[in-house]
Amino acid sequence: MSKQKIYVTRSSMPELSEYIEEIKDIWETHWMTNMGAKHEKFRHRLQEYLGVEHMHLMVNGHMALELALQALKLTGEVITTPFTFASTTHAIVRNGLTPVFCDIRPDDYTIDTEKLERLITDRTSAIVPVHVYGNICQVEEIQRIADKYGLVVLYDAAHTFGETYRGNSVAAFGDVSCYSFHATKVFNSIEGGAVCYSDRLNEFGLSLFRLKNFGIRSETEVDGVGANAKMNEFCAAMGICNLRHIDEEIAKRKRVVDRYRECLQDISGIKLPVVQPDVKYNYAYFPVVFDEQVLGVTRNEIYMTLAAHEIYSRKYFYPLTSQFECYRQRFTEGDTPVALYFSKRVLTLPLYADLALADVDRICDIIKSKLQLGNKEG
Ligand code: T4K
Repeated sequence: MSKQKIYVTRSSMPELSEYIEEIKDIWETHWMTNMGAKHEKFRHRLQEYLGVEHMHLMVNGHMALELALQALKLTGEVITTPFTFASTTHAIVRNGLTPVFCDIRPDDYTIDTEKLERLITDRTSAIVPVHVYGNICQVEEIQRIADKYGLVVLYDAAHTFGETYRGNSVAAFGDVSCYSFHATKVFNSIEGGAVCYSDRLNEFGLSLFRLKNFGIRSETEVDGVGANAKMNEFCAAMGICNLRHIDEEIAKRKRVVDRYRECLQDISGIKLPVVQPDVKYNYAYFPVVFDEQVLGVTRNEIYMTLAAHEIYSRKYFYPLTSQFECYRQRFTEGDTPVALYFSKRVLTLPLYADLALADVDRICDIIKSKLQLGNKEG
């Protein structure tokens, strides 16, 4: 057990020697970016690991979302949820599209398909659901609705690295899925991301590939208003190394999650993450909901108590993106009451592969003690 500061997560890294070995040949080639050899090696290995046929690597998960939306050439309104990281909503707005916020399901916090259909108008062009915390959206129902109204489905799959649903890669659902390989994720390439897409989309892949490189078609032709969203060779090399250890990392995260469940189960007023049937999880987050009516203690008090012990949990995802200062004038938080309820009560507890089980016990003891459930630490 450490008495060091504990953050909500800690980046997984390979042995330094392994990384040095992987980047050595960059000193021979002097090729550091612009879709070099590491980039291609990483892409092929990832495609194999994730079981996806079409993929482009990106500089980060946000640019994956933003450029994928641009390449889809969407217009008008996009239905999404506000219970997510800033990136999802920003990517929509930065494309000149209007986010229309749908509420979330109380069990797994994904988009509520029972409330989705009534938000569709003749301006709706797409649905952007989030597999939040690695919980899988109701993919079949979303597809049924999308097919009925001719809408594109782009999943924010930032939290789902390596997950499968009914034996299929999560990226197999919808038209496009965007991953994040940020340092804080289950799997990282320092910064990074990927767009996976269905072979139903004809021009999309080429258009996306160009958009991530300034819209360049050839040395003398530029046919798109692109950005620079290329993954560099050092990030790709980190991804290659981390991919070698990912199964072990996920197994270690599972041990931590199992211990949390054991320690916090059956406490009235505490809601632990749901276990969805048919999902192979990656154990990305451990969101716990504290009901102050039952517990007599608020989520914020738990957060502060942990912080006083130098344990830094996070309020992912509070506030709702619809409550951000830059959006507040445009949206009414009361439109998504379930999302509002959970954003005020959820706390994501520290979770990473090397978090000691004794530290999990200590975190739980501190929480229980605050709830006056008879533990020693105060
Ligand atoms: N869509 C969704 C649903 C997302 O959650 C995200 C990102 C995106 C899209 C966009 O993907 P990217 O463009 O980021 O690839 C963090 C991450 O920066 C962000 O990637 C993530 N979601 C979000 C949920 O969490 P912050 O601002 O909370 O991170 P920060 O810097 O406070 O770090 C949290 C903790 O992680 C630190 O306390 C310690 C640890 N840490 C952090 C860094 C940067 C490390 O151990 N190593 C590190 O290098 O946003």
